[in-house]
Amino acid sequence: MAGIALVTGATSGIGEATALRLADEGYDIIATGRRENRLNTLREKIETKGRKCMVYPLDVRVQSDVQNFANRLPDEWKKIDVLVNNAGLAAGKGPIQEGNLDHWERMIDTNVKGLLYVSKAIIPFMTSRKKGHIINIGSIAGKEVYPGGNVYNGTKHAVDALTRGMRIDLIEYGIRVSQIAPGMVETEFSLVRFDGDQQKADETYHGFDPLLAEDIADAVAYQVTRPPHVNVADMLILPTAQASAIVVKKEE
Ligand code: NDP
Ligand code: 8X3
Repeated sequence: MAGIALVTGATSGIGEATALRLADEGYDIIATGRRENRLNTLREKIETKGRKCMVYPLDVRVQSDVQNFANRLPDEWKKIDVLVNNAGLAAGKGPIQEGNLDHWERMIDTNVKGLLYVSKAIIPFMTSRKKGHIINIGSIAGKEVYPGGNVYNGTKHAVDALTRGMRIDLIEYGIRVSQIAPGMVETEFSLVRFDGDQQKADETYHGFDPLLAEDIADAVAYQVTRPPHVNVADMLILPTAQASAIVVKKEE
């Protein structure tokens, strides 16, 4: 058996595709996210693949809930080999002087503090076994900044720095720490960012071929299937039509 993989934000997009792909790679899956009905549908799909799946509704922003989740995992599920810190979002896009405090707090609480809460709760299961692989889903927004991206950019730069810091601190335990930094992936990301405005979300991906969630799941699968002495530390993955955060070749 490949082992056990925990994926946060598995109810949609990259997280859902990653959970399904890691099941194909032979992992049993712990899937979390806030939307319980979607988690149950995902569990059925994973069990159809012949893998075990445990689902746990979880808001990564609530530290006590995250710690309780980790504490309550049955012993056999605590042997987590792969943690994919994927749960995240952008809320809004616009000049900082017009920024919305609720948006800022949601992004910082989820993308930075949530990632830390989950890592803090799960890392002890890895250090005790001197084994594990943590994959943080960053972004091109963590490598570059773009107009109106300010706080989201800041959170993803934090993910980039935290990934490098975790890799240094966990080296003595033989734990691999990697980042995947995608460019534009067509998921529910823009629908969330633009507060449910489907037209604005569709416009984001109009006129070019964006990445699919499965493309990022494929990169996760690549990272976890390397031999134990290989750590693919960082992967920046763009659609062919995207050259930088702001240079995207769109057809009319
Ligand atoms: P989706 O909106 O499709 O998925 C986001 C996932 O995060 C959902 O499963 C959602 O679950 C979960 N999530 C959000 N907030 C919380 C929370 N407070 N607690 C637990 N889970 C939460 O977007 P993507 O799949 O595109 O996004 C996944 C990651 O990829 C994010 O970190 C994003 O920043 C990153 N990314 C996305 C890119 C893109 O272009 N799409 C590009 C680069 C990076 P639920 O709502 O059920 O809780
Ligand atoms: C999501 C990609 O370019 O919208 O992280 O920031 S972008």
